[in-house]
Amino acid sequence: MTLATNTRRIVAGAIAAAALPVAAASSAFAVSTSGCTATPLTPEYAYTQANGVKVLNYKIAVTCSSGRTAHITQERWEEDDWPNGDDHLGTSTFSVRGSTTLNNYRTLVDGEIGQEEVFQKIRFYVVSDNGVVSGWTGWHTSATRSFYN
Ligand SMILES: [Ca+2]
Ligand SMILES: [Ca+2]
Repeated sequence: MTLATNTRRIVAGAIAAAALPVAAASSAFAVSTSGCTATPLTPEYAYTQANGVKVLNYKIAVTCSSGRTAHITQERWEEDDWPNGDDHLGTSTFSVRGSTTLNNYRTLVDGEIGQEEVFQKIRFYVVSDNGVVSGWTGWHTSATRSFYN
């Protein structure tokens, strides 16, 4: 390619990269359907048990308009680099009305040397009080956070 073309592509890429943090700071991970919105929050440290094992909180922020119930499935994962696949740590389900932040306290696994890189993903469907059932949303993934054991 010509130098001019290459320069234009670099500039376009820089603009896209600069715009990204703004979107992430608002609601990049929120997912909505049929009157409910849910956001899988980045796992956070909660406390350390007497046996020294850390406990994390996998929070989900949920808001439903009146007469709607969100049925949420949460999967918790630990990220690994290729050629290893990510480790599925567990699955939980929740039914939510109104606005709330769900707390799900889970012990930090120790599956490898060094830090554990954990994240969650969620999907959900909505049931309205008049019996209408939405389809499932796609899976939506939180940011990953690393924790030392
Ligand atoms: Ca890992
Ligand atoms: Ca470890």
